[in-house]
Amino acid sequence: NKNNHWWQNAVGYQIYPKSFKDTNDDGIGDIQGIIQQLPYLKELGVDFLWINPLYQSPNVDHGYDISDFRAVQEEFGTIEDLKELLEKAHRLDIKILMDLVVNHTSDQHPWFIKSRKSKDNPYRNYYHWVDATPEKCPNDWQSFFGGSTWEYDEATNQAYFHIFYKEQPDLNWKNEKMRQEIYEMIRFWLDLGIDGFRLDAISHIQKEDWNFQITDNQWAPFMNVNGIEQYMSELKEIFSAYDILTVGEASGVTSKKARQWTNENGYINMIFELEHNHRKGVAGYEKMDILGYKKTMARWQKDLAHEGWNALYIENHDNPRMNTVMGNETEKSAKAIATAYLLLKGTPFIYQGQELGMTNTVFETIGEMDDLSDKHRYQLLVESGVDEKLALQQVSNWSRDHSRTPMQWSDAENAGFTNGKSWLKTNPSYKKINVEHQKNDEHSVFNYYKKLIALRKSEETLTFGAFELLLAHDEDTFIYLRKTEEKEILVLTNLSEKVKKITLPNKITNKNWQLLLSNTNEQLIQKHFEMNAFDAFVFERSM
Ligand code: TEU
Ligand code: CA
Repeated sequence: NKNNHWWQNAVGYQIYPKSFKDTNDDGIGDIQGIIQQLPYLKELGVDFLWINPLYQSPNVDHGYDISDFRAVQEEFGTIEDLKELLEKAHRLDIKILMDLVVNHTSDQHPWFIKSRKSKDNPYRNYYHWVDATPEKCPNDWQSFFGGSTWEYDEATNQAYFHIFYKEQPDLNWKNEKMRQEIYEMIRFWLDLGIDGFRLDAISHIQKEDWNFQITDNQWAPFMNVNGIEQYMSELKEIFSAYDILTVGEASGVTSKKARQWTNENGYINMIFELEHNHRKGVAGYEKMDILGYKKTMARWQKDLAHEGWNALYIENHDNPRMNTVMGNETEKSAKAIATAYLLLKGTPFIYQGQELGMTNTVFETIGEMDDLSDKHRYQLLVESGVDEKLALQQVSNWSRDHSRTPMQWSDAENAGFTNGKSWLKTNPSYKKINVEHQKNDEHSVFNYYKKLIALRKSEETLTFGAFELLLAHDEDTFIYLRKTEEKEILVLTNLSEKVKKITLPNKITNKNWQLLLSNTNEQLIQKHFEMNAFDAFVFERSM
């Protein structure tokens, strides 16, 4: 798949706009804040940004509940700000991807407001409505955020369907008229000059019949269900008229199926898999299971080796900070984690603050947390008799709130994120972990990321080279080769606190390697050697 698309050797950066940079002191990040920090992003070396939803929203799910697809959320700015961002980013050669949320809308979207009024209004079939009673739902499917997928509505004695919060009714993709309106909206944004989309929850737009029987997988009725092919083809048709990048959040699309989704004739260019977060440990203290993680990654690398393309990420706005759940909150572990995933084959994404090694925060009370599904889970735990402190520990351990605390720009109050009161508590770690310090420290995580990104972009082997996993069964290390006929690059990471005795195969040790990058002192490759806690090395050799 060496087709030389610009995105094959590009590096992306994800911005959660609410928490990135506030320029008008209301405690909420804004588009002007992104504009202000473009030079920072340029210095880091990224080629494109994916910005989480900027659209008008009641913010039950922070922009993922959209009430007007064509309007910018007031707190973030105006459409003029967005145009300014596009223009200024493009001048710096940085492309802009927006989020595209079309599995559902907000319940405050005019379509839904009309839809719920009566059974025979023209918007009724924009959503899924089924006969129900207050006691009896059409089936017992559960939503991702907890509770039934059905919400009973008195006005018409029916229930509507939602796989996320009840304030996020699912759109009915079987309705052609609805689809056409969505397609027009997509063209509106593409015509404005954006460079692509991250397609939210796209594998869920088709649902099984309501009487479908769930067997092993409770999400099966809305995971990449038959019939989705038509909708994806229609989307592809629209996308292909533009020179853009499309990345699908497509859980349930297996690594094998991802080939057809992302090959040269695929619906989209790449996929975020949602399979790699294997956790281990007791509830409330779970850590990443490295062996599970690397097996999943190796499988995706293998299955997309000749066809299709991977989107690589380790953090995003739905996950905790990896330097806490995978690393030991040191600069060294942040660098090891970066080395491990960023040199795989695919297009890497960096989530804001990850390039500083930001860590999970401590939520002292449930009131300090924001995420509604976490709060709901907390409630249930406490009601079932779990001690409040333990319940808080359990819900906060892997909460997505950790990734949403303000970006840490400096050691000034509120981490330099705002002069007002930030919408979500600032992580106290900002005194130590912040952009200002790290820019001036040549050994910082930030400067390591800079080198890693530059290396990734300068070595063709890292873009197109084949992937080969070494020491496949080791529980703590992630060691692999990237190789072309001319060159091999060896990536060695110890993702644990243990000292590891490594034995590499002879074919690896029989030739001299040159060190390209490391987060520790130089070391030569021998047949047997030791790796210290969170050591990371990148070597190369010509063939
Ligand atoms: O997340 C959706 C998401 O994670 C599911 O699609 C996933 O398939 C499921 O949890 C099974 O693993 C996206 C956004 O990233 C998230 O922030 C939103 O809350 C959500 O969609 C709803 O729009
Ligand atoms: Ca603001």
